[in-house]
Amino acid sequence: MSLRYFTAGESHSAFLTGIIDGMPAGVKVSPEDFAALLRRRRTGYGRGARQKIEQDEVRITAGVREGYTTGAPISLLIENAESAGQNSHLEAFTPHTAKTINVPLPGHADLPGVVKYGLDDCRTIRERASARETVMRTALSVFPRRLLADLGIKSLCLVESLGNLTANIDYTQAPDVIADMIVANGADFITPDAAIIPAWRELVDAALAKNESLGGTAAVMFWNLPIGMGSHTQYDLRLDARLAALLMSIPAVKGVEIGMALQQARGSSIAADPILFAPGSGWSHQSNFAGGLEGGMTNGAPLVLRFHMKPLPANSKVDSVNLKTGQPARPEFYRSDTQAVTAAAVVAESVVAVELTSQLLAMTGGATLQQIHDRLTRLREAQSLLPG
Ligand code: EPS
Repeated sequence: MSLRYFTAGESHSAFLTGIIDGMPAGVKVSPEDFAALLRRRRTGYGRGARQKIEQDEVRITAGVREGYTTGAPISLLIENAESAGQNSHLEAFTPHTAKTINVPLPGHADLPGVVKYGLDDCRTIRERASARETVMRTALSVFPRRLLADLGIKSLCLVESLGNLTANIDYTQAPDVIADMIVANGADFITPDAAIIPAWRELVDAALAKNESLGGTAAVMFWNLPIGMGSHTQYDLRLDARLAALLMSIPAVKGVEIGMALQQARGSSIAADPILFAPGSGWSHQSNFAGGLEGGMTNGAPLVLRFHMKPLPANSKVDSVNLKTGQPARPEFYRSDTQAVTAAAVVAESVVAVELTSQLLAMTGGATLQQIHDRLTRLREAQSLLPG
């Protein structure tokens, strides 16, 4: 696709590094864009001690001039404040001083990682498998997010459930209304349902007291998208497949759902969304069970994606084996977040924003934001008419 990006860095190395290539010129970004987004990812209620240490300050080292993208590859650096200087656990050449981790944590990348890479210290695996990596993916998304916003494409993310407590969310409301309700309820839980917040707070407090963690479900919505992003013509062009893979790439996400997939699987054909046409305003749907995707393409309705995240495994008190002795052992206590569903929701919105931007650039072409804007306007006009 049109945008390519990579991240490098470990949870306790000196820096996270990211490169995004393919952004058009003329997209305006500000330091506050990065600060606000990364603050949202960091500040959910039940995030761990680490989040109080990190400030996630972004340094742009290439591709932006006087606040505007230049069209060249963009590179970012974020220092791991906890690991600045001498405290780094992973130095390139000096022998490391951090204690080795000999007992793989069940539910984490430790065991498959050490076996695959022939290691006897789980730390090497755990440091890169850490969800700290998602800070950089979120930071890189600032550029695509700004481009989408400049083109009138909006988004939100929200938490639907934490543990066994589910928020009351009316998806028949306009997405803008849901977005306003989320903002009004603050950053602790990212939800439009104010009534659930005290109960979620208690649930998190109780889990923290027992050193346990909570899983949950979160959703991402994007709206004002043109019709026809993605394609039915080849399996790997199907946008639903691409987006599902991206959501699954977020650590601890174990399930993905598009629209009302579960409900549709259990229901009958009436779950399909009736098609409407109005001259001038174009195509729409009477309902949105499909979550805005049909045949691997956007259909003009709001995109609704949902993911299910397992409880973080850190202190799950599950049996394991010592790598050195082969004897049964329990993993050592490992500092963790009590819940990271809020953080994962922001990450999910970020990775989807990058993919949608990439799709949009593939549809419109264009080296500058202005060209893309003009081409999208013409595309939208054409899509409001009957085809042919
Ligand atoms: C993580 C464990 C915790 C989280 C971390 C991801 O970190 P630590 O082990 O340093 O306490 O806070 O997430 C972040 C650092 C972050 O910025 O999201 C893990 O094991 O994946």
